[in-house]
Amino acid sequence: MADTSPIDYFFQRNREMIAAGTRVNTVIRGRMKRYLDSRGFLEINPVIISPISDPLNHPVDDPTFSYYGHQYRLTKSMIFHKQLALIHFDKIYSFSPNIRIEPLERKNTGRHLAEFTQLDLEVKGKGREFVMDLAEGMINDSIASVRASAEHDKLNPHIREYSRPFRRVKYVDALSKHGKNFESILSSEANEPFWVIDIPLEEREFYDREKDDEKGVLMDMDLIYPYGYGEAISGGEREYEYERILSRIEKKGQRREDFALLLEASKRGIPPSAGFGIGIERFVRFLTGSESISDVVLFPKEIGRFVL
Ligand code: ASN
Repeated sequence: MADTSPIDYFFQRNREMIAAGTRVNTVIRGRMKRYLDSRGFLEINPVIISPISDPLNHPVDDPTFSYYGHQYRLTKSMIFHKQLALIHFDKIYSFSPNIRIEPLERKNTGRHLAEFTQLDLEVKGKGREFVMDLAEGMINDSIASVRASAEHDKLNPHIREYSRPFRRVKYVDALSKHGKNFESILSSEANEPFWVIDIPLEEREFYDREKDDEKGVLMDMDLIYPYGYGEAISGGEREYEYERILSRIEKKGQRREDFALLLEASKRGIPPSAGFGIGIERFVRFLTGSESISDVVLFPKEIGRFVL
């Protein structure tokens, strides 16, 4: 990509869209906080750097740096810190900045930024149903609040509160019916959000829990937006026992040394849990009906672009 000066780029941006995006962002963050606080959740501070982070299921650059002699990385998601936080608390969330230096192929998807915020939450002792229900309620509540706000005229006119429970599609069924590209096909056809559930083990990171009665299939889910906006949420129940985590790391061909601290913690006891993360900027893009996620973000870290 030709390098426009980051300053030229910044001054040329569409002020109206950025203003609308920023205001909608503020409304939904406030509302999601209220929604969770009133249900007994505790907001924890985001973790920005740590010796462990989410390995993700697709390759991203993962720069490390020396921090007082130890190797640290930037947070790609707070998954492990969410699980560890439950040693002290029952229900937690964080507005968590994530850095994912994505491959250049993702630069024109309209839904990837190298820096974004996810509202990442985790609940001790609960399963997938609990967090799916929570997510549906939170999404509808945010939509209601933004429609009632001063920003209502900036919204995609098709947006509304959706009837619950949202539709569920099993991963294998979607794949056999529509092929590998099922997510974008189904998202484009839909006029309501829907869940993709029971994702196969090889398609996800090692930390989502494998079903006891169906080997190779996970107790996890993605929420997909309608009108072609694609993935909104990913989450699931978690592996928390030492032997199971180790075997999943090995199955993935990952190095156990990279997760030594997680493994050590799991020997001491990590509680069972379920949770999910929702990308805030993607939610704003969906609500405002914007073509690209970067249109509604003040300082978008666009994939491959030299920016402020
Ligand atoms: N936040 C996601 C989850 O809770 C993980 C991710 O962002 N990769 O499952």
